[in-house]
Parts: sequence; C-alpha cells; structure tokens
Amino acid sequence: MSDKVKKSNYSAESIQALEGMEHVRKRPSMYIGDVGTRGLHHLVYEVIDNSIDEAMAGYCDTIDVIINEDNSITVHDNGRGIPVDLHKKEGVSALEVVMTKIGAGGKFDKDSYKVSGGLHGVGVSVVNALSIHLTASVHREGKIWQQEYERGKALYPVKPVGESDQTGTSVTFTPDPQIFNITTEYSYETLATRIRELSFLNKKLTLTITDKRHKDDEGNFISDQFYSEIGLAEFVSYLDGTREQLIAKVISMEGEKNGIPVEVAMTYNTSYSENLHSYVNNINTHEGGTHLSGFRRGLTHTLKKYAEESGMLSKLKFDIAGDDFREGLTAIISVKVQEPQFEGQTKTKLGNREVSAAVSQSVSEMLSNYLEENPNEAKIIVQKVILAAQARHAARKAREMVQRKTVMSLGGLPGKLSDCSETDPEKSEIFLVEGDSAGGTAKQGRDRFFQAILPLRGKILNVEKAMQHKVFENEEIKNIFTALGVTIGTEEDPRALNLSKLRYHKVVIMTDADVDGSHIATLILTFFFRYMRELIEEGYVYIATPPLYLVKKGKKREYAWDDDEREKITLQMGGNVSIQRYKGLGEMNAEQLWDTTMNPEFRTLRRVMIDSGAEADRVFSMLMGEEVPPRREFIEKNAHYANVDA
Ligand code: 0RA
Repeated sequence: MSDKVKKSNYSAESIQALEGMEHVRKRPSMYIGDVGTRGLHHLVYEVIDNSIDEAMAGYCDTIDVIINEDNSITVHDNGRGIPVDLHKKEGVSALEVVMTKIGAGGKFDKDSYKVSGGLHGVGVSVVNALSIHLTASVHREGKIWQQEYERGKALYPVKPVGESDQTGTSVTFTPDPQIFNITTEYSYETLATRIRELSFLNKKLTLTITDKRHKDDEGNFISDQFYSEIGLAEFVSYLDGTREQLIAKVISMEGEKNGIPVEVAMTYNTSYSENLHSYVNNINTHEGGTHLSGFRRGLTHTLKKYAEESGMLSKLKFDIAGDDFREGLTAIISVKVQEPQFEGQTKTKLGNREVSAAVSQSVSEMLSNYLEENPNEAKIIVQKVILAAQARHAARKAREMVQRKTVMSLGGLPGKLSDCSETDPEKSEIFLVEGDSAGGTAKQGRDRFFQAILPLRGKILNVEKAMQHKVFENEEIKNIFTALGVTIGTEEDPRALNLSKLRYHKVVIMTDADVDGSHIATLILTFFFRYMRELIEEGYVYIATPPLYLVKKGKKREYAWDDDEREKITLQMGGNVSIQRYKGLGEMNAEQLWDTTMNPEFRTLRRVMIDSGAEADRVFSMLMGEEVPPRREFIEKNAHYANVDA
C-alpha cells in the first residue's frame, strides 16, 4: 500500500469518527437510554465501568468519584493508566482513540468482559461526546499526560503536563446542558447507591464518593467509602439486615462452568417473600433472563433431591412447587458473560441460552456440596420449604372451594374446556392445544389453579377462505369465543369486539414443533387477527415453545430447542448420547410438558405482536390464501420473545 492511499484512509477514518460523535449528539438516547436524570447518571457509570474493568483485570484497587462544586464529575483510578503512545492504525495517541472513537472502548485486552449490548459499555467516547468539556489525565511512565475536549472534539494533541511517580487515569467531565436540557444536577444518593452496589459486586475494591458541593456541620465534604471484603455475601446481609434469619451464615458460592464465572450468595429468612437480584457484568438485570432461570432450576433440583434423599418428604401428601423453595429466600446471583445479549423492554434481560445450563449446573454442584457439609442448615431449609408447601396447599384448597361454586353457576362454558380455578383474568392462562391427546397430556401436566386447557380438534377453519357466517357457526371457533369470554357487541357498537369479560390474560397457542403444528398455530393466529385483533394488540396472545429434542446419557437429561443446542449438549455430555426427537406434544409425558413448556419458571412464551397492521394483513392473506407458504418461518419471524418471568 502506498503512502498516499494510507493517508486518505486515515482521513476517511477520522471523518467516520467525527460522524460517530455527531451521531451520539444527535441521538443520545440510542446510546444512554434517555437524556433525563437516568441518562445523566449513566454517564458516570460509564466512566466508572472502565475503571472497574481495569480493577477486574487486577491492576487497580481504588476508584474515587467526586461531584465537583460546578456539578462536573471526576472519576479517578489507580490502574495502569490508559496508554498514551501512538495508536498505529489511527495515527494518534491511544488515549485520543479511546476518548473520541465510538465503539473503540478502553478494552485492548481481548479477554476482558465486555459489557456491550446493554446500556453500559457504550464507551467513554459517548460520555465525551455528551460533555461540554472533558479532561483526561493519565499518570504513566513518570509523567502526567493530558488532553481536553469540547463536545467530544480534542482541543490539542495529548501532551505531558507534569511528572508523576504513580499510575492511574482521571476523567473529569461536565455534562452538556444542550443535551441534558431537563437537568445536569447530580444526585449524591443515586450515585452512592450504585457505587455501594459496585463495591459488593467487586470485592476488595475501594470505592469512594465525595460531594464537593456541600459541607457538613463540621466543615467536611459529604463523603462515603465503600469496601467489601467478601462481596455478594455481604450484599445479602445488607439487603436482609432487618429480617429474621433462619440460618446463621449467608451461603456463599463461587464457581465457573463452561467459561462462565458464577457467583451466588443466598440466605433464608422467616418472611414469605422472595428477594432475588441478578447481575450480568455488574449490570442489574431487572428483567431476569437465562442466568436467573438457571439459578432457579439449580436451586429447585438440588434442594428437592436433597429433601427426597433425606427422607424428610416421606409424610408429605402433595408435591412441592418451585415457589416453595424460594419462600423467604434472599439471593444475589452475579455472572460474567463475554458477549451478553440483552433483551426485553428495558434491555435488562439476559438472552444467552448457554448461560442457563452453566448456571444451573454450577449452582447444583455448589449447593449440593453445601448441603452435604452443613446438615443442620440443610435441615432448617428443607423444613422451611415443607412449611411453605403446606401453607400454599391449604390456601389453594380454600380458594378452590369458593371458586368451584362460582364456576359451576356460571355455566355455558364449552364441555371440552378444562378450566382453571383462578377467576382473576390477570392471573389466568388458557392453552389452546392441538388435538385431544395432547390436550389430555396438557390437562394432566398443568397447574389447574391458573391454567385452563382447551383442546382443538385438528385443523381449525381457515377463516381467510371462509364466509363470516361459516366462521360463527364453526364449533371450534364458538368454543374459543365462549371459553375466552369474548363477545361481539357493546352498547356503543353492536359489532365491536368486547374484551371486557376476557377470562384469561394469557392466551397461549400450544402446538407441535413441526410444520403441521406451525400451520395450525397460523390458522389460529389468522382467526385472532381477523376476528379478535385487539386480543393480539393488547398483548394477550402467546405461542408456547416446546423443545425439539431430549438428549439423554445415563441419568443425565437435557432438553434442546434447536439443532445447535442439541449439538452443544451432546458435546457437553461427552458424546455417545441418545437423542429423542419430539415429533409432537403427544410424545411428552405430562411432567415433561409441564417442565419444558408450561411451567412459568422455565418456559419461554413468545408474545405475538403486530409491528405493522398493513404488513400483517399482507402476510396473513398471503399465508392463508391459495399458495402453500413457509409458515414456520413466518411464525418465527413474527413472534417476539415476551418478557414473561415467573
Ligand atoms: C488497556 C490497556 C492498558 C490500560 C487500560 C486499558 C486502562 C483503561 C482504563 C480506563 C479507565 N481507567 C483505565 N485504566 C487502564 C495498559 C496496558 C499496559 O500498561 O500495558
């Protein structure tokens, strides 16, 4: 490559960098969520994250955060200092690249845990772009290096401004009021809360926060120092401080599975509530995700197994449910994932499928060791679980007695409907199941308290091709209307759909995971789209996702939802496995169907949404018209993962 070409490449790249920075200023919400107080505080977290990365790499043990008098923020760390030497590809100082190039980040070390995908990890350059002024100072190689920026643009090349026998990085930024036009005022409490949390999540790291805007009565700045010697266990004690503990010491577990570090701390208290918090790369995953479901599965499995083997359940006449294992539980689960995929409404739900099994196995191993080594605590926990199960059972019986009467007196429900006893639509679900045999399995497998089953005979009428009166005369369709409690006609409009008596807020289409099943699902969706469109628009319609495979080896059993997952599990089990392909729901027994597809704790429901009514209209008429279409693809493309947590 000639020099000339190289030069033009550089200028092209610097133009790109500039465009990147301008894009951040044009669309700040795309990078930091919003430009209100949340986004404003997010800037600080972003800068701290970079220092935390340096701490996680083992080079930094102190991070100081200062709210300056003028409401600017300084974050200082005692790490190695961001490199200041020439970045060969960019032709400027590495520091300048980190500060001005969107997506460059500070992550030169490939094996650090990138915090990409969520709100964090967008890079300190984003903070720079959204600051009216920023100063970066690096103590490194005996000198203090400095560069300043205005709205992301460097004011001069990196230069030495003094001598230093220390190393570290210091960033001071002033958020741009043009961007944060509601407020640029920082809240000490908000920042301190996050910093406290970070200290629990990163043990042996000293974090301080100082507010130079105010002095206390003795003339000192308000300041807090956070340090956690043992991390998550202290977090749990902190959270459970006012609750009566069942076991003396917080259970603390640390392990790694398939390259995923898993840390859990948990305890039981005398309350009836569940207090679970989960983190991925230090980010609070409010919406949960695969790590959380993996934890729940590991916990349930291990405690259940221990309880059964200990003989403590021998007198119990009913089953123990997942909830029973978590009554009075306070737990924190923290995982580190190399390339996290964040999903959900607030992008705080972990989507990585592989994490679920890693966490569940890790938790199972660590917890069974704990139970073996601490038989007294184990006994206390199992007793608590049994008590929870008994209480739940008694409460359910009482509710069912009352509700059975109301359901009977209602009358008029289709004979094929196996209704649930719950009468609050918000808590009720109905499964529309293909065929009587799968319907029978679903009926046995369900939780009859809140799950109803309506079996549908074979292929329901293709409403796209049928005249309206045929649709309303159709037995299956009449059954769906009456089961759902949906009528046509309101006082204002005799032809309007009336959802006011809708009996279930989750209407779940559960069909075989094959082409025929997809076809039936599409027929039902077509009917909903044409005759009960609001049901979809209100977010009540879901598609169940039964697994495709059961992989077995010895006593080990794992389900797989696609071919990749099946291969992964096969490898994990060390090959030589037997694989069962589920051709239909009917091949699963009731327990398997519950475990994989119906249990709110472990299932994935996909909520059907209409992105564009016009496009949906086009697709349905195309799909259900004369041509034989790729229905399966359609369903997969159009059903979005729903945020359904237990
Ligand atoms: C990569 C390499 C090196 C330092 C850092 C990143 C670093 C980044 C940040 C961001 C905030 N504080 C930081 N501290 C360090 C140095 C590599 C070396 O010295 O060889």
